[in-house]
Amino acid sequence: MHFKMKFLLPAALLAASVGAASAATCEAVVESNDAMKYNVSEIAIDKSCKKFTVTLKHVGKQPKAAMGHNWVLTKAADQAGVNADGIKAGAGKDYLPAGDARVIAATKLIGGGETTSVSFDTSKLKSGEKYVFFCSFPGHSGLMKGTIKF
Ligand SMILES: [Cu+2]
Repeated sequence: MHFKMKFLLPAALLAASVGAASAATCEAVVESNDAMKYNVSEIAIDKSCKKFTVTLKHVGKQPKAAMGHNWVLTKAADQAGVNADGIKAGAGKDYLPAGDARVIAATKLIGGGETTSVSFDTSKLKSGEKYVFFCSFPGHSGLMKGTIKF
């Protein structure tokens, strides 16, 4: 029994890791912090993913009102407009215009120590179009911005 277990366990672990590596990862974890930064500048979305999930973590300590972060996905061409309208919408709306069709996906705004996530249909993305993600908190998108590879 002991003999058998010794050889079975590593084989099972190997099979599990090979399986995970070959399937597309349809999710990404993005960290944000008190230095007004995301820890990634590009997110690759595999075309085999029907849905994609982004989990946003705020690893800082500052409250939402001072250093709030969200994760907003738009076409590159829409980013400036959504950002400007989001600032007009104000803190009560998480700095996003309500029901805006230009917003493909967005998390809620979070403060230090919080985590949130959003899932969206990748059918909303078109090949050849340029997409970006950014934080819509006033003044943040200059540093908190990245591109989507699709
Ligand atoms: Cu932010």
